Amino acid sequence: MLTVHHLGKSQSERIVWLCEELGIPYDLKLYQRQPNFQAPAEYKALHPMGLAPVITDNSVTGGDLVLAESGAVVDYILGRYGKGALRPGPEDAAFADYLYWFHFANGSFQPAVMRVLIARRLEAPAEHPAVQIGVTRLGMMLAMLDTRLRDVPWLAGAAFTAADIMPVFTLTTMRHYAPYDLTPYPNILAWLQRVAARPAYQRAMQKGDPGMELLLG
Ligand SMILES: N[C@@H](CCC(=O)N[C@@H](CS)C(=O)NCC(=O)O)C(=O)O
Repeated sequence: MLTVHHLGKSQSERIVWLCEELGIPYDLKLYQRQPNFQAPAEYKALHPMGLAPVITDNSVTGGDLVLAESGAVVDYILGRYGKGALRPGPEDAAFADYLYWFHFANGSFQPAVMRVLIARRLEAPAEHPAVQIGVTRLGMMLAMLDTRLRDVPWLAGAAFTAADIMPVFTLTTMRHYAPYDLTPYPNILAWLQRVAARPAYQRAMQKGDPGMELLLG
């Protein structure tokens, strides 16, 4: 059985959502952050990185699998259980866009928001070049996302894919930690409403973070 170890208010919400979109059987284990926002010791013990997401899977031959890193976990679940759903293949016209937006999410976008969050926590002056670069890059990325979503309903094109699952955490739950304004980006906001209307997203958030305000606007 596949087990999703979900740390509250964390990037593992993607994995709960993915499993709900696929409609596959999985166990969900919930963990809460400590007062310092770190994962609890039992979560840290799951994997050497000790960061969410982590999945375990005892249905593989040759011993139990423990896997971390959002992109790897999403690819693993799609490859092993997805039966071709939620990701276009290399022959599909949407393939390159799918790859780009899937990897943009944690390769560029989430680190950009983290950079702004760290600068704020360190109370770095706004005119510090590192802060300015961070803020400028984040604005550039949001504008790029908004332009993309002006032209297509979903990031890979016409169809919802895992490339849509990857960046939503950074645009929603992450804003509990690093607030930023999405009102200048109407196409991102419209896409978040399409996300919010998905029953699988609603189920995932209800199961994983019941009671958490969903920052979809
Ligand atoms: N690139 C990693 C980032 C993992 C990560 O930073 N997870 C955070 C939650 S959003 C975490 O586990 N924080 C708890 C801690 O630092 O102890 C991934 O996507 O899996």
